Amino acid sequence: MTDKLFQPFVLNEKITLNNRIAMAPLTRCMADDSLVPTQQMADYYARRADAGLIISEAAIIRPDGQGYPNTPGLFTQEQIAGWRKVTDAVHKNGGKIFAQLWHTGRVAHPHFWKGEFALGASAERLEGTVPRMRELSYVTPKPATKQDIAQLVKDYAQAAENAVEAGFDGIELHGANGYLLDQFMHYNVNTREDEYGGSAENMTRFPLEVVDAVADRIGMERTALRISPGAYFLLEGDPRDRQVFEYLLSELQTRDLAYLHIGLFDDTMEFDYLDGNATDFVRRNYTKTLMGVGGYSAETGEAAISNNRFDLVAIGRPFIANPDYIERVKSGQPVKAYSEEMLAELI
Ligand code: FNR
Ligand code: 8K6
Repeated sequence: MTDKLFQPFVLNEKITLNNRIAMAPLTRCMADDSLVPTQQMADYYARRADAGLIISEAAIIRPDGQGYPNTPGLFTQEQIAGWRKVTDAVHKNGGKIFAQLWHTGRVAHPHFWKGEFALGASAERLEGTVPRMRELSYVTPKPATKQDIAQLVKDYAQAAENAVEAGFDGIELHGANGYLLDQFMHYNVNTREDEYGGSAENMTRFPLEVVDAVADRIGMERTALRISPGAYFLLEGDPRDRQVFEYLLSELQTRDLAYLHIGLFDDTMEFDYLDGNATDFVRRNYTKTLMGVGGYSAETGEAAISNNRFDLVAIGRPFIANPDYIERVKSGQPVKAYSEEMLAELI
């Protein structure tokens, strides 16, 4: 395997990665019933510490952000202590780890926190049921009031501070894949008529408020963001979304995020309203550090980096199947194929 991938990569003055391969954030639903990361999770992440950067599975910022069983949290002291075991184990093995901060918005289910409603951008219900829990149909969300939004911004900043207290090197805001922040940025599910809806500037207001509040708390150099300009999961695209993301990217261009990450399962997907794939759309509108993802191998990731499509590559499913992924690709050994049954266990 080639040199470029395995050279250190400087994110900024504070953070240098050992190589350009990141482990993508991968929800595993293995936290305990208080949403505390376990020793098994610490061992699982520690085995992968030779990735240039580990991005943790998404961690919810507060109880009403939960949309799936046993996803870890970052809002109690017990959860912070659980994550401390994870970050210590990764650091001991020479790695770096960011926490992905998550609120699922309308994809949350009140069943999980014994609440009455889920919050969303607008009262647009998601069809269907919670995975693995067919009895739980999604509910029509309560549109977040301005007061709710102000509280959410504070809660994201607090979760970021908790992440630093837990020993994370930084955080990645989950602004992708149809969850809360993304719900504000797509016309399909944001039908608001106040200053958080109806125009590119308004629809990006809440996500940018969150970026800035988190950066104020822990530093822009420790703050990253994941976005999905092309809608492909849990909501639908609208041609007008393009302007929203052009505006978002112009705003992000004026900030110095640690990196920007694209939320995708398959980077060959084309979106009419982006004139092609999401990665090239972002690259045309944003010149700072970009992480690509979606169906890559080390070889194809390296080629994309050489072609300047992005700077870092995130690898997801192959990391579930291969704890020793980095060693395998470095030494040219075959990589085990991923299959869904592997989700049952943390190897
Ligand atoms: C994911 N993905 C994901 N994305 C994210 O932003 N937060 C998350 O918690 C998860 N969880 C998750 C769980 C599982 C089981 C899968 C398969 C995927 C998406 C993931 O980060 C990545 O974008 C995709 O898996 C595509 O990359 P690969 O797998 O083709 O390398
Ligand atoms: C209990 C399951 C928890 C899963 C949570 C988070 C997201 C995981 C995604 C799993 C794979 C779904 C693939 C959907 C891709 C759509 C592409 C069109």
